[in-house]
Amino acid sequence: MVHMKTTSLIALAAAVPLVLTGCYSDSKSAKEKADSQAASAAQRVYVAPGKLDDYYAFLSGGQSGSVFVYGIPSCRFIKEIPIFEPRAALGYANNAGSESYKRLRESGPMWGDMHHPVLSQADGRYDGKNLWINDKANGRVARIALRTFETVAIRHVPNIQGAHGLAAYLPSGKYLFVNGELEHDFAKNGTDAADYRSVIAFLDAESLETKFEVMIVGNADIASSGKDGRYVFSTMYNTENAVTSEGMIERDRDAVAAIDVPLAEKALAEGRFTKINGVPVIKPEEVPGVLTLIPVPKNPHGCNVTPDGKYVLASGKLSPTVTIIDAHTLKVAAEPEVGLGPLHTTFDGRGNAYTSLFIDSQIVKWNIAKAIQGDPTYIVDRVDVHYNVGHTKAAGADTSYPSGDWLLSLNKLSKGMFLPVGPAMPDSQELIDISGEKMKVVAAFPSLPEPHDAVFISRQALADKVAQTYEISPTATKLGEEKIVRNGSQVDVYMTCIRSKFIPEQVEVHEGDRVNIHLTNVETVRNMTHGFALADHGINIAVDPGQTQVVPLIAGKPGTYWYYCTWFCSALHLEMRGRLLVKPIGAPVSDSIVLEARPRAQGADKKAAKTDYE
Ligand code: RUQ
Ligand code: CUA
Ligand code: CA
Repeated sequence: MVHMKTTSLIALAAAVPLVLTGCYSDSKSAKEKADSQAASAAQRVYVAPGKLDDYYAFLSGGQSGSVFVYGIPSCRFIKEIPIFEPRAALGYANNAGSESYKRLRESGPMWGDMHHPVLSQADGRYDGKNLWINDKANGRVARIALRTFETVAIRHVPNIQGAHGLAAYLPSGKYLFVNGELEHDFAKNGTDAADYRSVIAFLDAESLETKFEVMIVGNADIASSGKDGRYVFSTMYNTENAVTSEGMIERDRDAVAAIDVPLAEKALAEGRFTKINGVPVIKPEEVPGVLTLIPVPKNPHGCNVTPDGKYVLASGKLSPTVTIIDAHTLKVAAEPEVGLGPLHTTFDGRGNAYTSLFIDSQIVKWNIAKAIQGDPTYIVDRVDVHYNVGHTKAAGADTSYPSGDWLLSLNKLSKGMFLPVGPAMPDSQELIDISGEKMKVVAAFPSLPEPHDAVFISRQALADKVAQTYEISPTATKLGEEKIVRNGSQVDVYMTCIRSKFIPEQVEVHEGDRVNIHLTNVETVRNMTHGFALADHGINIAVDPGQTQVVPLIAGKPGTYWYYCTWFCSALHLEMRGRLLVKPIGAPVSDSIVLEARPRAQGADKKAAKTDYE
């Protein structure tokens, strides 16, 4: 007994400090745990200087008119690809004679509202060739060649207002299809709302020429393609064909539209269409089966086909559900509840879906098969994001082989996330590790407004595809072949540039001459860009290695105007400059290309020409 008592006393005595240290070590371990979590998150996204990211993420620039390229997982901003807006920093569309300016100007306004970047695919994988994007406001689509990361085509789509959802028709990829979100009377140019229609337009994926359109009553919102060449899908939130927001939420159910593409092509071949504004438009009442409307709850938004091509998922937006539709039978398979404000859904390739919840400010991970089987444990995980997520996209989620490692949450509001910069804050993206059962938010990064959507492509997929330099055009001016060609008041200057010289360094013209500077950058190494800015003539362009740019200008008042290189290219960058010498009309002008290092005054002796600096 005594023995036992002693033991319990000892135990009690030992327990007291234990309880105290217990408290202390609990708080210490909580802090340690947080620190180690932060450290492991930081490690996940750390890419050492000189090392490359695993993915390129292309973020739609929204109102900014550009696509932003970020490295993932580091979240480093790497490049801006200007598309619908001039960008002087990159010499894009800021000079009236440039190809980029003409292409943009001819297609519509010099700004855009971009939403959905789409990557080209072959055999169910990204092939690293093209990136497309829509301009919702001006009914346009653009193509960027990933070889050069440059906009190579912009086309206006006839009969469309609010060119919104955009996707490639799979598996062939021969079309790109774009959804008309805003209904209007394009057949009669009228204003009677009863005649309002929208179209889903099918464009040639390379030229972006509109091949045909399918007319719909109501609108077409987000787009996604089946994987077997039969149907393409679109969510419709205004099946009411209403013109007020109250009217657009009248019905309890709207629809997912399924278009049978081979049937549409058949109708086209048989002439069953009406030409409207030069485009064959197929009316579903004349081609039964070309359009099927699948009822889904009120005002759906996201439309996403699963990687295996079996289902198309419509995210409920006003309904807390995602509707799972069989992509072949077009029957609804299940309608699981996922949370408030489901907008878009993406995939990890392991049978899980990730849906953005705008109202809950969460990403919810759920299992598709379990939801279809009615297994109540289909919700796997939820994670908070900051705040009000719109799109979410996992790496490779649009292909047949998602990578299942990273997911981006593209959030609308970033209050409190970054240094305050006035009433308007940057937009915010969060990077989430989805490689495990539980999601982990590991990084947040700001951007200009407003990335709606993003796509990732792996570094390997582009590794041997990105050009080192532009291919020199056969008509480009070669080093030593520079010349000035005059034809009355038209002057064409064939100029080269290379570190650290423009040749010629002097061009003589007359006041009012129409001058074209054809400038070729004859550098043969990557990254050796030169600029060409001309004082008082509104000219500033960039010429990348191997590229030729044409700069048209009207020579101003008589005088000396320097042109100079705007890209810091060498130790002699500041010396890389030349003169446009504008002479009065009728004065003699020289076509000489090679100049003396220092022209001396006629008849002056060496002594007289000396300066204080010699
Ligand atoms: S839309 S979230 Cu084009 Cu979803 Cu923006
Ligand atoms: Cu060329 Cu600076
Ligand atoms: Ca509706």
